[in-house]
Amino acid sequence: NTTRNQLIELLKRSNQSFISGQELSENLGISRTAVWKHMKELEKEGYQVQAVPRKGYRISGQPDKLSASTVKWGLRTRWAGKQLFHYPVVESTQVIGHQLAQKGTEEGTVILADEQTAGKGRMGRRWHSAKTEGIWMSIILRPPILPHKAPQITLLTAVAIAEAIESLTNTTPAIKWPNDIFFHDRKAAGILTEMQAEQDEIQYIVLGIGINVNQSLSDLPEDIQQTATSIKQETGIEWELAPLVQQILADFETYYGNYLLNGFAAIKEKWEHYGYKIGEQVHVSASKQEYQAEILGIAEDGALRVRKLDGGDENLYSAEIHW
Ligand code: BTX
Repeated sequence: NTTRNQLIELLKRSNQSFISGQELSENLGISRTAVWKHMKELEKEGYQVQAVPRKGYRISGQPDKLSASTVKWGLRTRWAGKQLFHYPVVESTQVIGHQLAQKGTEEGTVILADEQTAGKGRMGRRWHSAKTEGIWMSIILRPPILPHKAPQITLLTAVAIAEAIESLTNTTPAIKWPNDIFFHDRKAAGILTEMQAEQDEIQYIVLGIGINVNQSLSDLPEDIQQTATSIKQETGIEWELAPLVQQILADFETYYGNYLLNGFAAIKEKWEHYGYKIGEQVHVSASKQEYQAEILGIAEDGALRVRKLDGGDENLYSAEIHW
């Protein structure tokens, strides 16, 4: 809804002061009655609208729930999330992402849901996506890179999420290779990168991000209560979802842009800054052998670099690591 987006943009810009119905109507190219109707709609969404005769309109409070409007309000990005779809309940935001991407939807389009009934993890696993307790989001990307470099997008996304969470909540997460966000040995977020590609060209990527925000332990299914956590469990307080989404999109846009311009080196360094168990020993089960190794960091292609106790270095792609 472009008129609504423009209206929010105008109200946001005038922020503390009133903006007249006349000015809004001229800027948006709609009648003053239509402006008034939009204001009523915003009120229904939970915004507090002040309407004062001869002064105009002002927004004095916004709802703390997720909607296209609350995410747009205060979004500081150039392209990420400029087009945004929000649903109360979907099977999976990934499914909608694929449908939109196949229709040619622009890069940076975001799909958000309050709840997913069939949230997807990697390799056919499930992602538990309870109602309004977390961020369930997909972003459509069209990176001009070779398909085999796509894992780098996953790694840079993990960095953006870690940094956004850290800057807003003051708690420092770890990135567990390849793409989990951890707090104290428990998973708080996951990333699912699904790609449609030809030999030497990516048509699109649907980048899925799932973050547990306000769940208590008892809100999580029993089978993950020992392994999962949420930002609320780490910080002891509830978090508004919209500012977190905004921060993640802003950090993501910065890292993605930087990566396309300057390559992976800066991302690698940041990733290792947050890397889980770097410098520590783990047990590795590779296809032909089992061994103890120290985690060194990541390689350009996204592999996990380890050093065996007998001195040899290995790049791991799919080995099982007993963290
Ligand atoms: P993954 O395969 O690394 O993790 C899935 C595993 O994590 C599950 O098998 C289960 O053990 C555990 N798990 C399931 N749900 C949760 C949860 N809420 N918190 C912690 N652990 C859990 C990670 O896959 C990728 C997840 C991406 C999810 C996003 S949400 C938006 C988008 N839409 C969609 O359907 N998937 C992505």
